[in-house]
Amino acid sequence: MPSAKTLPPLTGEAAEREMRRLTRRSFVTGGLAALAGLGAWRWLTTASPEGGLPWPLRRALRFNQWLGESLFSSGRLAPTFPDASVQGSPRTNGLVGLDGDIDPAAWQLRIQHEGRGGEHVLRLRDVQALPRMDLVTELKCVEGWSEVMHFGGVSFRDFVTRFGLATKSGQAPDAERNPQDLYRYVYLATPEEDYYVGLDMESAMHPQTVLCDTMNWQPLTGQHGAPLRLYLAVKYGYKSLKRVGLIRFQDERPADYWADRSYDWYAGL
Ligand SMILES: Nc1nc2c(c(=O)[nH]1)N[C@H]1C(S)=C(S)[C@@H](COP(=O)(O)O)O[C@H]1N2
Ligand SMILES: [Mo]
Repeated sequence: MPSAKTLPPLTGEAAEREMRRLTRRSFVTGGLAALAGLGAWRWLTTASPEGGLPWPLRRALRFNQWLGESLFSSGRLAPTFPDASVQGSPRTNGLVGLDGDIDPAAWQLRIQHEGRGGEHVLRLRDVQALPRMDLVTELKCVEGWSEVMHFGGVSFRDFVTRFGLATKSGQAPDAERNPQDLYRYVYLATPEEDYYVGLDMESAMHPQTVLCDTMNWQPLTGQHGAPLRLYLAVKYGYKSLKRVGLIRFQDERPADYWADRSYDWYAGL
């Protein structure tokens, strides 16, 4: 049985709302709803029992099992394409937070964990020391265009695992045996936080979520977010932050540049 000690308390009302979400038919594909069960233990264990077991408990147990499976399975992958489907240089859209040049050697990636204090600072070479991955897939912009592009870099999942990020304990995430240790959300922003995105943890940990230093087999250009950008195959393009400068793991749903401007926060495909 997971311990509730490290989890922030949910009020009864919030917990009930989350549990209602879990009963939705769509919850298996809705990562946002999916993470909702994690914090509800305190309420679950104090809820009045029905037939010996608090009624949401069985459902939550099933849910936690599913979460562990889904975070470390390769299910529900976005389609990939042959290298030859990539044409020329990638289309560019959205330049918020990309003013001025950045010296890759001086660039710093700041990493914070809500309630853990302190800050990790990583350099480009730290990120580039991880195993590389390449993905040829479609970037879909909510404005109505899409393009097959190549993204090269390291998987976000490998990145958090290698550096012991995204967890309350500071250990590498173990979604199967210790899903409660994971924060629910990730906030990523440009160095001055002019552009920022909020992600549910399931989408961040998806095997096709990449921290990229190349696009179309060329070093990332300034307009595409040098020296490091994010790409998510499971979201519309506006979640694929260019020029990452800050990453914060938290349990509260993070702000998001386009969600603050009336677009969908989840932005799933
Ligand atoms: N920093 C930053 N990242 C950003 C944006 C932006 O304005 N600023 N626009 C987003 C949008 S709306 C899209 S569609 C993609 C486009 O990525 P591309 O220019 O590499 O094609 O970047 C996303 N990331
Ligand atoms: Mo976009």
